[in-house]
Amino acid sequence: MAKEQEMFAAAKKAIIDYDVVKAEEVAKEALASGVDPVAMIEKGFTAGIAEVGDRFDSGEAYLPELILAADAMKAGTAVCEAAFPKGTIKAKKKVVIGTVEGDIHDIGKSIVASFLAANGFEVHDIGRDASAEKFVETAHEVKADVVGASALLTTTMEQQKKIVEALKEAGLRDKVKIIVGGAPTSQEWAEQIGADAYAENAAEAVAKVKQLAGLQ
Ligand code: B1M
Repeated sequence: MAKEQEMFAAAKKAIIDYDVVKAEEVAKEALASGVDPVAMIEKGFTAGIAEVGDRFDSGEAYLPELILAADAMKAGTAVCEAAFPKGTIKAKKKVVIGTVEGDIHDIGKSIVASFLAANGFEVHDIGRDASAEKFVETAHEVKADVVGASALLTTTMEQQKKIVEALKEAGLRDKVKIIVGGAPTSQEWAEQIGADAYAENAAEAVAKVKQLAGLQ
């Protein structure tokens, strides 16, 4: 327990120090000590990036620092993601996931994508700054069961609504379920735009996608 807390604190510090090498080292050390990779991301690295985000918000940190912190975050989470426990269910259901147009925040989306893949879903990650057309095209092409759209900015969350509408226009709305997520979004927002679900974090996203895909 003490080791776990020590690792969480070290992970948080690596992000606050913008230290890519340390973030990787801490992640490896934590995994070798038996610390849960999911907990490392949520209680360690995410706590660090949230702190940097607060500093940015209050004018104590600037964009270059945010970029450096994001690099350290990606390095640490990549090590943890590779060690995610593999789910026993081979879902064989297809999920198209991306960050909406105009938005380049992809750390949370990528964690959600890794969680889904670890739980047996076939995940088609269309990356960040992805247009509504790209979501529709890919959903059509791969015959997706679920489409997931991430948005981190109040200015880009509108794009999630555009995706719902574009899927309707393409005649796919009754074939795919839609889940949205990202800090400014909510259950209320999901209902307002006609999406089927909202998830606050990656674990909840897996549970909701399982429900949407008829697996629970
Ligand atoms: Co930006 N940024 N950023 N940023 N950034 C925020 C979001 C902000 C809240 C910071 C702040 O002011 N405190 C603020 C948004 C304000 C607002 O709109 N309300 C902000 C801003 C303003 C900006 C810029 C406009 C800054 C500028 O240029 N002046 C700019 C926008 C660029 C653009 O997108 N067009 C910008 C740029 C950047 C960087 C490039 C430097 C970098 C992103 C790098 C990258 O992602 N590759 C960055 C970062 C790192 C952040 C913060 C600090 C951290 C985001 C993050 O990675 N969190 C963020 C502040 C914060 O969040 N506290 C901030 C960790 C991640 C694990 O959590 O993404 O929330 P999160 O994902 C979670 C859940 O939300 C959920 O599960 C995930 C895992 O638990 N989830 C889903 C996410 N997607 C989901 C999808 C689902 C389900 C669940 O289903 C499909």
